[in-house]
Amino acid sequence: MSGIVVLTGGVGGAKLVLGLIHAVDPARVTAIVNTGDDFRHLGLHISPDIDTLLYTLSGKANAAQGWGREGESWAFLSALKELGGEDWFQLGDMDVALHVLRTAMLARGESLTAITAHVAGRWGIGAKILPMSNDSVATMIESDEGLLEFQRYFVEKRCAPAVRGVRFDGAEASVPAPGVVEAILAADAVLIAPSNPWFSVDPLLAVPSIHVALTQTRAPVVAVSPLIGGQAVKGPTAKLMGELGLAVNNDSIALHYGDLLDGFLIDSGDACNVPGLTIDHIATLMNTLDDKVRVAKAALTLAARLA
Ligand code: FO1
Repeated sequence: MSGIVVLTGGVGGAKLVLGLIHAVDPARVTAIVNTGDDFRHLGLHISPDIDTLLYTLSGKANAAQGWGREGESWAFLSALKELGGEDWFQLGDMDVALHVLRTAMLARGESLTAITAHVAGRWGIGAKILPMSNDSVATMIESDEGLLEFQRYFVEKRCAPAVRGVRFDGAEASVPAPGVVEAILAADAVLIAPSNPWFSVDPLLAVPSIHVALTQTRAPVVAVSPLIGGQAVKGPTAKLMGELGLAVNNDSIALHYGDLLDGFLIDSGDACNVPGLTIDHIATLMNTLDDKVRVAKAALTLAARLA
């Protein structure tokens, strides 16, 4: 069966994957998810991008918020605050259950791969959700306020510090999680979701054997731009690009992915003048499910043209 691989971070990527599983048989879809945002907090192992995929594909996500679950209660967090615990990272009661279970299973020697598959199975998710690696890869932000863990930058400081650089501690020694390289090499199409290239896709590309597999696969690699009209749909992409001295446009995104990219799906009103790329245009804003299905189908059509 022809496989579709999606390299994805959290919010933007989850929308594309949701569109895909409504466009094709979910069993054909493998999401390879960024774990660079993972961090230990209050003794719990938290995997934000994996959890956003799990919540989104099972219909449990708080779609408006972009993370966490719909219909959350907050008794844990308010009790924690009462006790003087850190409450800058909002943890809902049902969300905490997932972090507690994951931490307990890791302590028993289970892998992030197995834990993710366990939850996906319980929630009837047909697509495969694979961590990029079971090794620790930590996205660190070199900023004008010093070196920051990603969540401290992204949530606690609300992306206010100016970014000087992004690095992925542990990436050089990391190996891809089981199934990741096989899925990339067997794929008929590899899609790069409209996630932040520097924060959410680069950690995946920093896992050496993932980058090698992407250069080896016969599958065309097609990215969906995270920019619309020179603005990011959500999050700090445009601010980050400015701080990195890059023009906030699709050329910068395409040049960042370089030779890895065969096709680029950009918004109807936008342009991209990078040679050697096959460009397609569509309204890439994904609000409704129909939007997500339409963009997913357009990405697959572009990939099919390139195959
Ligand atoms: N993002 C926020 O902006 N504020 C939060 O309090 C917050 C809590 C949170 C809890 C669990 C989780 O899985 C994600 C959470 N996020 C929160 C989002 C998270 O920081 C981002 O989804 C990714 O790390 C960036 O893609």
